[in-house]
Amino acid sequence: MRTDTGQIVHLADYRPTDFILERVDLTFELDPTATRLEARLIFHRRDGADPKAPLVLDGDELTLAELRLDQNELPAAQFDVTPDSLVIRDLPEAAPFEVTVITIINPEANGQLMGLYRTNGVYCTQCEAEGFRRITYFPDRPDVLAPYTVTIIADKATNPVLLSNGNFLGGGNYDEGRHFAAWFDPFPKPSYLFALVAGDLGIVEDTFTTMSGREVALKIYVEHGKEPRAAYAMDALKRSMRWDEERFGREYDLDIFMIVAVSDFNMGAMENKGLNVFNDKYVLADPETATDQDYANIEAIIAHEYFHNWTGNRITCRDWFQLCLKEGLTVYRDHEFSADQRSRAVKRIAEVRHLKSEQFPEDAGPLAHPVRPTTYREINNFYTTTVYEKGSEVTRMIATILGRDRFKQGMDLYFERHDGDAATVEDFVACFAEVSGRDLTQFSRWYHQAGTPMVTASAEYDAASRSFVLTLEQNVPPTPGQSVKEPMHIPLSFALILDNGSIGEPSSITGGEVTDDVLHLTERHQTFTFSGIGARPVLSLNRGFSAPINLDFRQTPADLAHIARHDSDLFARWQALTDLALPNLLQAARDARDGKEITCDPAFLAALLEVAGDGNLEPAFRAQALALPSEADIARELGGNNDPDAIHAGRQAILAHLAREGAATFEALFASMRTEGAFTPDAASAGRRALRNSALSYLSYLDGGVARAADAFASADNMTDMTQALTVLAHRFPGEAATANALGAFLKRFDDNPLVLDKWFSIQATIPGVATLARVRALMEDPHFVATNPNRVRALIGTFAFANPTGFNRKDGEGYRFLARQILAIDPRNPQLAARILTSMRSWRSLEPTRAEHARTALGEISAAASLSTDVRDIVERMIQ
Ligand code: 0A1
Ligand code: ZN
Repeated sequence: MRTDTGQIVHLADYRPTDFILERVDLTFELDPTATRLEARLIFHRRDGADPKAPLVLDGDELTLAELRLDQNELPAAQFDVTPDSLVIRDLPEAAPFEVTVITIINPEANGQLMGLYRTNGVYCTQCEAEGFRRITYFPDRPDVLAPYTVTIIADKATNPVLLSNGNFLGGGNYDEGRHFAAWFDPFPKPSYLFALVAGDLGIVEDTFTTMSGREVALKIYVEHGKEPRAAYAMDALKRSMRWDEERFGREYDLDIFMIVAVSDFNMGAMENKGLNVFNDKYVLADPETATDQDYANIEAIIAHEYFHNWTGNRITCRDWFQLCLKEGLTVYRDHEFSADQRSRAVKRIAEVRHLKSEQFPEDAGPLAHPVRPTTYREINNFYTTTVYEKGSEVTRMIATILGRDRFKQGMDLYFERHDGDAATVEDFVACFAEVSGRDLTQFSRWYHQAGTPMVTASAEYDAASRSFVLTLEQNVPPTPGQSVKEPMHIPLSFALILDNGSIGEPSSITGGEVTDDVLHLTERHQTFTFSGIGARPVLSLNRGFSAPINLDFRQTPADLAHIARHDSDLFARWQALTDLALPNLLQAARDARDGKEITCDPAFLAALLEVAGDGNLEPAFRAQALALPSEADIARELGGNNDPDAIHAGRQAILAHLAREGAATFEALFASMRTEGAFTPDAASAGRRALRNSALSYLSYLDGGVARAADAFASADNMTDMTQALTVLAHRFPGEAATANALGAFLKRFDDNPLVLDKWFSIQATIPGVATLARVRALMEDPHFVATNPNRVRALIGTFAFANPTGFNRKDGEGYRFLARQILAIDPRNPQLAARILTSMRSWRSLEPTRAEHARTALGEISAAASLSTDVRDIVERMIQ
């Protein structure tokens, strides 16, 4: 583990390198504990660079075996080496030179899963962001691009498959039962996109013919026996390739595209050029073992990594501060892809739910940072929902402000102008400014100012002047390091909904820029006047979540119900239902805290049940409406002094009200939404299952709930239904024999399938209440718990901390103490994993004082540890600052 050096990297310090890297030639001789790598790097000094400047190469826990310059051993006086850097002096002023670096690596001992490591007997690499420096000394930064030739030599019997980036050059037998393969990637790339995989893997093959008629070989590598479970991923890949051609005009460029699924991986997947490496959770699926959510995730992540080929690989980032340039844009592209494959409105609802539950708390807490930060201590900690999801929202706003055609022109210009570049956010924005003639300076604050803007709206209709007046005020809250904020350019999609449900067309709108159905809020205070409106309309604002803001608009329940009934934007209908639900849930939390009886507005119940039973609405949408705001959503709305037990109790009481009121509707849905015939993972079938399972969950509040859930579990013929029924049993009836039986049966049936076992752990980790901590502790002793497998650790410990508000936030602080110990135990082995799980405590300051004090003590315990990784040190210190 690299321990903290306290060094902070500043964007303002960015300088290009003194040397240009022309070519990289790597020869790996693979060995589980002593892999030998000979790296030949050809450099020349950059024009205008200091003729005396030394060559400085990065390393991380490296051992140098040999060093040569132009094939001659380098005298010791000419270089300085430590595990973290190699500095070579007295290099030629202008002529190219070749540096040969030989390092010995121990993949077996690499628990960090960064650099070259072994997982289930398979050699695998992860180099983003700074993993390549764990393989060899190298200018390990994204603005150093070169073509790579890679030769892999390995034992043939145990490693029949030898893969790297680019096109296959050739291979053959070597000595002593070894063989080799050589790969050449002609597209200059930064080191973070390097990949190597070797082992004994099964393969699924297909081909894709690109829009210009080239045939590309597609190969997905998985553990032997799991090949049939890669079929859906292959299908998603082909759909992604076609979509990128049709929507963005982007064609694949190599002769071969490969995906490898591995079971030990820190993140979701990695877009290495031509050789994506995936957490197998996002590749493997079949009806028996994968839920609808798993299928949707696979589709989205396969697309995401594939889309990086253009947004990330062909055009990469100049430095890591520009991470959102590839991530925000690529998330936007995968969101659009999924929206086109499925229901756009339902997809948008899911995106916004995720944004609000993950990114908004980050933006409101101690870890808040701009989409394009200006400093970091550990770049691994900036793979955040702010960079990814808010980054995507910022791209979406550019599309909203410019309109679809101009946005497309801007993207075309970006691809044309920057292909082969290591670019910046400014380069990206300039393309849109240029094609549209717009000044995007103010808009760019979205990249630079952290915090979720709060927009306060009030509206008044004046019958005499037939005008509707909307007053808006915006305020971006202070965030760490940024106390004063400037007004943002906020695009607000709107509709004026008339009494009969139709959309009103004002004769004019004054007070600011309006394009199509978008109001451009650019001032701190701004008043828009809509003229020629014959009767009081209901304003639907921020439709489609056109801007990632908090909106404080006190609309009456009647107005919200009107939007929920009539808006042509389904997202806005869902938003209105949420806005109707929230005051009920907030009041319920307060009443639960004060020991008062919990009531619920009948108008809200009626509006929700009307949607639930409306056969004209797609089932997936109805399921989204029935999934009320989560406990985390309620906590966020309450804003401070939060008591998770009261929030939980209040929400449960509202659910029970709804269940009683809607019993007939839920009975009918449970019966009618059954999917007949063989399982298919398509969006329509998934929507029916979602609605039926939602009904099952409500029915659990009524008499006979246990038996019904137990029946549903026993008769489930797919993983979605099975896990939903198991969740109802475990969460609603944790002490019942039926629950223990179902958990036992599930374990027995799937105990050879790690991805399904993860579900078994997660369902139990999220059982509400104080008793779950003991269960989590016991599960850590279960022989199925594998402490070295990130998926398993996330499934149990991560899920407990992130997704069990009452279990984790115990009033006695035991949950936080438990987490602190776990973080300290995980950190020496896998700092990235430890740091990420620790971010589950990011909202600790909004807890009521007793819990907050316990949380502070637990964080203090972590920060006082003698030795911490940079990853965990960075997070814990920002959290307690
Ligand atoms: N670029 C990848 C995410 C990723 C980042 C860091 C990693 O290191 C362990 C791995 C993957 C993506 O956006 O998919
Ligand atoms: Zn990405």
